[in-house]
Formats: sequence, structure tokens, C-alpha cells
Amino acid sequence: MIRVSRTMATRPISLISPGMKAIVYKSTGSWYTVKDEAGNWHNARIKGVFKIDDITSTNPVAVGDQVEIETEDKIENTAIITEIKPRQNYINRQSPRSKHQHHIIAANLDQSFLIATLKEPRTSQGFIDRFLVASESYHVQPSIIFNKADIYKKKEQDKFDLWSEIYGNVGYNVYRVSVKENAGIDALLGQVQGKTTLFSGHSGVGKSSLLNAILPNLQIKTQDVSEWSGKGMHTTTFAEMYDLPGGGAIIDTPGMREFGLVDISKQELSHYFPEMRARINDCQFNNCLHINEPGCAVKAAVVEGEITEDRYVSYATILESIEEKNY
Ligand SMILES: Nc1nc2c(ncn2[C@@H]2O[C@H](COP(=O)(O)OP(=O)(O)OP(=O)(O)O)[C@@H](O)[C@H]2O)c(=O)[nH]1
Ligand SMILES: [Mg+2]
Ligand SMILES: [Zn+2]
Repeated sequence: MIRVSRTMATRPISLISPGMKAIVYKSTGSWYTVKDEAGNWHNARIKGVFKIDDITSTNPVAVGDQVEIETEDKIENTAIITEIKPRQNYINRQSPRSKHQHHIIAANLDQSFLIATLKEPRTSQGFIDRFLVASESYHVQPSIIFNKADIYKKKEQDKFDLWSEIYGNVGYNVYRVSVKENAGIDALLGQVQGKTTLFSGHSGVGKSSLLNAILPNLQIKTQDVSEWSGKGMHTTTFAEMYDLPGGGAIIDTPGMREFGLVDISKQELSHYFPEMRARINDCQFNNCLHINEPGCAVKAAVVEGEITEDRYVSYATILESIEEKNY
């Protein structure tokens, strides 16, 4: 297998004019791989403390960020990130290490693809719903891609049919693909063209494999079948963005075990369930949380079968997990 790596690119020295703009393609913690507006790659880092908004983030600069850079070392072709441009949007989650910190997964996105599986490994509905809520809350259009269709037996196929109907009715695009059999990939090609798309999901669901199928020349590392233990060892260790030949880009990310939501209040949660959002104004109380309140239009819709019970259970579970901040 050919492994192409742009990291720590050693190229002829390319001049960086003062205040030159660049985009972050990869972040390894302390070093960032950036591409400047002339198309040259640099290894860049930040100096001093960057305070963005008031958030405590484990990573001040994220893949997809637009930054300004200046030369640090001409011989080594390293640069300093001097400014981060305001983000159009981003998706973040709770840091797995500390619930008081968050981790920005990527910034300036047009859409997000949740790569999900029904077995090897199994993606839970709770995980799917949290991911959808996070995307909705940052105004990033999500789609769900069920991969590994080649191993679906009747049980998995029935589940796919059910979920595809549930999420389709909510308004999300749902795809059924098998990277292994190269099935269903064509339908995705048109969807990613010209857009910046985030690939996210558990480890081992086939995010990098799907990216390789879309960009066959890339040959990025995926989990060897023999290494596959079902335990979700991470093959991709850093988020990285890849340009598409006809325009647009895909951001491949390391798999995540859980998706901890940040900065969403109990009061706003139902706004991120589109099928609830459409009914909130009909609730008797305008601060209705749709649990025990009288005259609740959301609960009425669940009883009438217009809102799926599973989605409502996800809503109630997430609601319960939100700790209100005491300002
Ligand atoms: N049966 C089957 N296996 C697949 C399919 N797509 C990917 N795989 C296998 O699933 C394993 C994991 O694939 P990766 O692409 O490395 O998964 P990933 O989501 O990038 O994982 P992380 O980088 O750890 O987050 C590999 O052994 C792939 O060969 C598929 O459609 N069917
Ligand atoms: Mg991967
Ligand atoms: Zn209500």
C-alpha cells in the first residue's frame, strides 16, 4: 500500500507575505499543516496564548480554520499562526478527558456525514441522535451513511429499513453503502462535490475506507482486517482535510466512542430535533420541556405516532444528561 503523507512537508522555501491567509488541513496538537492562498504548504504553530471567545477548548485552532500566518524559520519552512479568522461554524464535543473542556472537531463546514454501522461495530441510536443534535445546533447539515451493507443479515436490514424511514421522515438524507463492494458510493459523490464535508463516527466504521473509495489515489491508512478486534482501536489519530479534485474537501477524523454535547441548554434542546421544532409553538407553555407539562404538543405528537417514540426517548435521555450551568 502506498502511503501518501503531507505531514512535515519539506518543500522548497515558499515566501509568506505578511498577513498571508492560510487554511488548516491537519492538527497534531502542537503543529498544524496549513495551505496558504498561493497553494503552498507550511508547518505552522501558535505562539503564546490564543483566547477565542470565552470557551475553554483543548484545541484553539482546528482543521478547517482560516488563519493568518507569518514566516518563523525560512530554512525549516515553518510559520507562526498570528490570527484565527471568525468561524462560519464548527462542531465540537465534550473532551473525553474532562467534561469542563470541549474539543473542536472541525470548523467552517458545509455538511457532516455520520458514518454509522449496524454491526462490527454497532452504532447506537443515542449516538446518532447526539451527533445530529450537535450538527443542528451549529447549523451544519447532517446526513447518515450506513456502511458495511455487505454484512447485513435480515436483522440488520430490517433495522436499516426502520431507521432509514425514521430519519428520512425527519428530513435527513440516509444512505446505505458498502465500501467493500463499492456499492452506493456513486450516490455520495454528487453530495460531496464542491462542499466541505466532515466524516465522523465510531472507530472502525469505515470513515477512512470511504474516503479512499471517493479519492482512490489517496490510499490513506485504514484498519487492517486482521487488526480488527471490535474494540475500536483508532487507526486515524488526527483530523485531516483532503481536497477533492473538482472542488470541495473531506475531513477525516479519528473515531470517537461517545459524543458528549456541549453548550446546549435544556430549553433549546427540542429546537435541534426538527420534528419537535415544528410543533413547539403549539405547546401551552412557552418554556415547555415536553416532559410532564400539560398541553404539550410534542407529547401529543408522540402519542399520535407523528414523532417516533425512539426519537422522543433520545430527547428525554439527552435532556436528563444536560447539567444547567450556574452563572
Ligand atoms: N465488511 C466491510 N468492512 C469494511 C467496509 N468498509 C470498511 N471496512 C473495514 O472496516 C475496518 C475499519 O475501517 P477504517 O476505514 O479504518 O475505519 P475508520 O472509521 O476510519 O476507523 P478510525 O480511523 O479508527 O476511526 C477495516 O478493516 C475496513 O476494511 C465495508 O463496507 N464492509
Ligand atoms: Mg480512519
Ligand atoms: Zn411541549
